[in-house]
Amino acid sequence: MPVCRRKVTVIGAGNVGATAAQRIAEAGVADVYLIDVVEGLPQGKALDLAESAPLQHHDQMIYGTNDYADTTESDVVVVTAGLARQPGMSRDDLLIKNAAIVRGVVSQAVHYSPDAILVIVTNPLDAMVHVALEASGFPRERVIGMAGVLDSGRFRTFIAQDLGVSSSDVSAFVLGGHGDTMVPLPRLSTVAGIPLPELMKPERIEALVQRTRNGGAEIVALLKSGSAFYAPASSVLHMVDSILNDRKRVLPCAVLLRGEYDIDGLVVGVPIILGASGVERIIEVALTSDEQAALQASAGSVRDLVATMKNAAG
Ligand code: TXD
Repeated sequence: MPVCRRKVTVIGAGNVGATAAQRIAEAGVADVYLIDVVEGLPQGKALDLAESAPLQHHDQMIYGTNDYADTTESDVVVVTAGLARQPGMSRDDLLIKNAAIVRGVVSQAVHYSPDAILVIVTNPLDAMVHVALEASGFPRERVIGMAGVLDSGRFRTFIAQDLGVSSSDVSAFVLGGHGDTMVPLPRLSTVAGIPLPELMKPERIEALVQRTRNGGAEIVALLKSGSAFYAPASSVLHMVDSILNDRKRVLPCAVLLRGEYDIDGLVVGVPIILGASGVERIIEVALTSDEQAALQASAGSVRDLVATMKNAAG
């Protein structure tokens, strides 16, 4: 069988990008190209990661670069490039600035990797998937946002800690946008197949749902500067691994809906089958009216962000 080394480009060599590069290489999933606007940063981190390969017992290559030509023919491109919100900067300012960054990096990356699958990480996540769809011109199957995997990972952790069970046995179902408007569905979350509501009182479940919604902010408050990156990087690895190994994992991801869940033309987090061609299927489940209303509200907030970007672009 011909040997084929897979290639992943990670744009943005900050906390999430560099840690995702580390996870992907150490899992033996692909060679990694780390790229950033800052000169030396991706080269330095890539060299440090490459030097750990013999000690970590893997033989993936990790390169750092500032030149998109080096990323040619990547199988997957992960976009983590962006600015963090600075004092005095409104959410809308950040939205416009990160939209410009994501537009720029995606246009350059897809020029060299026209067949790649894009995994978008930069916040505000759902809006940045819209930007990446537009900038790449790719079909919706190949532009996928990472948020639900992280949010459901957080929910699973809190459920497992609360019940004193292994998080491997917890399966959590999360729909909707990233953050405040996330729609966790305890009804469809289970512990070894047992529905969560049979194991936990409604008030307790609600407390864990709130903690999950607030999961990013809880870590920002503790760290004081910067935001979560270990679990986000693990979430990126899960998605990249499912794509490159055609695992067909069922994962909650942010994708463009065209009528599914009664939402048309907006990027929202829903369960998908993720395989070698990207989104292989969007799984639709019947929702209660309350759940559907929460999902519509979540989609409404994405619609507002998209409108803000359109207005800013004139
Ligand atoms: O669930 C999720 N989707 C998220 C999203 C979970 C965690 C983090 N989330 C978002 O990812 C976060 O709000 C940010 O928008 C991104 C990246 O987070 P990270 O913590 O890695 O931010 P850093 O450490 O500031 O890194 C950003 C890097 C930094 O090295 C910049 O120099 C680089 O992005 N950057 C660029 N690289 C290439 N090209 C351009 N134009 C560029 N601009 C900035």
